[in-house]
Amino acid sequence: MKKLILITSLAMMTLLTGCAKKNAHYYAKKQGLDFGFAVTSADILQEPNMTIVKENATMVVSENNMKNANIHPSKKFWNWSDTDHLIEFAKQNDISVKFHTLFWHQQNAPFILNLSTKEEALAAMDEHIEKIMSHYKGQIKVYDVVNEMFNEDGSLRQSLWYNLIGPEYLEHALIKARQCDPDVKLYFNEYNNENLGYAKSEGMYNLVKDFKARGIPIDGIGMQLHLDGTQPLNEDAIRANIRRYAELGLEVSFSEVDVRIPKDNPEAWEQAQQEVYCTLLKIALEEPNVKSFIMWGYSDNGSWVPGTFPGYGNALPFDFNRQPKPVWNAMLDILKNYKVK
Ligand code: 9MR
Repeated sequence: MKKLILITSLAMMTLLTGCAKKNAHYYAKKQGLDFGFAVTSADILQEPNMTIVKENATMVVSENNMKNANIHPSKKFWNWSDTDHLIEFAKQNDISVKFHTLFWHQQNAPFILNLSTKEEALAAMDEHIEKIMSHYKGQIKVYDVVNEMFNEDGSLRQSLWYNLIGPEYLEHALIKARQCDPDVKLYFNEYNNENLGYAKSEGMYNLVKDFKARGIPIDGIGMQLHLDGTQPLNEDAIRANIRRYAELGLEVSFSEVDVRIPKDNPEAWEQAQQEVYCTLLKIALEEPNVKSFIMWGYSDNGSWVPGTFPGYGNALPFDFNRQPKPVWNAMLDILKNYKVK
């Protein structure tokens, strides 16, 4: 009997300490910053992934499942199940969802690649927006309406949408999206657009400034921030860029953060990497129009980085075995203790 009481009270204590456990989810909510990761289907189905996401994210995005080729792989077939599962998981765990992405030049279904006229392209765009936004009405907080629409020199990328429709495909998508759901935030998302003065940053700023002046509905822009940890962050240039979006009344998302370092000698770069992560997090907490801080995954196990940047890796705050690194503890400490003036 005594043994039973002891076991029961131990179980109760574990339950209570478990409940009282304070983690990034708890502190990010307190700070009012949407914080989280890009996740895969496995992350919401298997441990320890699920627990890491539940305990630490207040916002998730799907790394691949919401992209055209996956959610609408053929003209007549919509593959809702992966995204439905993610949204259900998010709901159960008090996590909001960012949709990535309605339109992009990559990961398009064959029937999209075969579109050949402007009319067909506009009809395909409209159908994509209508179907997705009605299916997920009330369940998505932010949409990446268009992803990566610029070249490095700040000119518009010749994507299939641009080639068939012309530059007006961008405003067409926003207007249609706003008609379909007035309650979500509509973003454009891009990489290498964080530093004031860089051609691509200027391209993005000038585009959305013109949209605001003409009443085209846009609520924010994403700065992906796939960064090289061996390069120092230009904090002033990033803050100045964020502030001019604030002046336009636009939000900013740090939307795909990862900080890669050389794989052959990571120890030599870990401090520099931590500096980059922590500075970015402080900027996100301090600049009122930065609404989210999302990392492109959480563990080095599964990161896209080594496959794309040979010799680089270790870009995320949990190691290959999904154990938190010192950089994660430093970020947690900021989320916990950092007081925004
Ligand atoms: O991480 C994604 C990877 O698994 C896919 O193979 C790849 C397809 O091109 O897309 C990656 O995610 C990208 C994101 O959608 C847009 N910004 C750059 C990301 C890394 O390539």
